[in-house]
Amino acid sequence: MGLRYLQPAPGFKEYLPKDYVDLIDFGPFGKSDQLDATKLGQFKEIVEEHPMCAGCFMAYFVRVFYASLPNPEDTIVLGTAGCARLALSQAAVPFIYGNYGDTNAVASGLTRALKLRFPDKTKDVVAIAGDGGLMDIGFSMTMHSWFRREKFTTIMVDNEVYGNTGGQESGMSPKGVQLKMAPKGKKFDKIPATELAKQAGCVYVAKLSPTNVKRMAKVIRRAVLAAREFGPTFIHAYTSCNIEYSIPTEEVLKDAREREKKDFGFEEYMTDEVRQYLEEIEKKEKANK
Ligand SMILES: Cc1ncc(C[n+]2csc(CCOP(=O)(O)OP(=O)(O)O)c2C)c(N)n1
Ligand code: SF4
Repeated sequence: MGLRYLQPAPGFKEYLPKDYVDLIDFGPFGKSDQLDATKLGQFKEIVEEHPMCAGCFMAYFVRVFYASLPNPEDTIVLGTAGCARLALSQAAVPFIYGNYGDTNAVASGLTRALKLRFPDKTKDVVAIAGDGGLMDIGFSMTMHSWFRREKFTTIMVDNEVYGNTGGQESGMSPKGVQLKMAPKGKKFDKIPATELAKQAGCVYVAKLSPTNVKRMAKVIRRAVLAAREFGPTFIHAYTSCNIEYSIPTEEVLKDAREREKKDFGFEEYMTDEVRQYLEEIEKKEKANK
């Protein structure tokens, strides 16, 4: 995409659907420095309608994700089978559906192709998929994109289950948990995804539970900015599944806080050069506000 591509030709605006015009006038394209995730509800969002379950925290995470992008007008999102793509594919940012397990291979090719096609422009690529898509069936694609130091961001929306297919255990389900299609209880620990990411060469790695919108926004932005310049970045986000874990909608936030105390305490790792780079950018942004 690009800002010029989004802008209606002169005289054409009055014939466009209101939703599109509102997105241009009141959305975050070209204004992501002013309209961020902490202002959700006060601007036209990139994703507004989706068929995910009511109260699903993964759907909330997807909203925050789009509202936190540093360059939404020049971003392409990669997804795959799984719950998140139900919302990702409804957004006003280009979305590519990789075969289940292939997201990070497709994202690698796309990132390289964009660099060749648009050498003077900033284009961001973000792969978002579930725990099954990235740490089980897509494990080798995920790991090899990191070993190859591909410059894009990977976000794992970890609901600790295969939600979209009715409740099978994943490598990220906690030990002992019983699920609809794993009634005997899981025998193994969660895969240490953030540790693997660090060992495999990710230059920025964060783990979080979605309890603090300001922090989520900062982490997403940092991961995208660092991937542009230095190499692969990874966010491991807890995004609960109300349905498979029987969490009543009104207790979703309470659950996120409880999981934060156990397996999802906030972690942030970055290389020294990434830290220096981000500190400089953030200092300039602060001075401009
Ligand atoms: C190659 C392939 N294998 C299996 C499937 C079936 N499938 C669709 S979604 C899914 C599980 C999704 O679980 P996860 O990736 O954890 O995402 P969630 O739905 O929990 O968000 C599976 C196995 C598929 N679509 N393609
Ligand atoms: S099945 Fe679970 S993760 Fe999927 S949309 Fe519903 S609540 Fe969300």
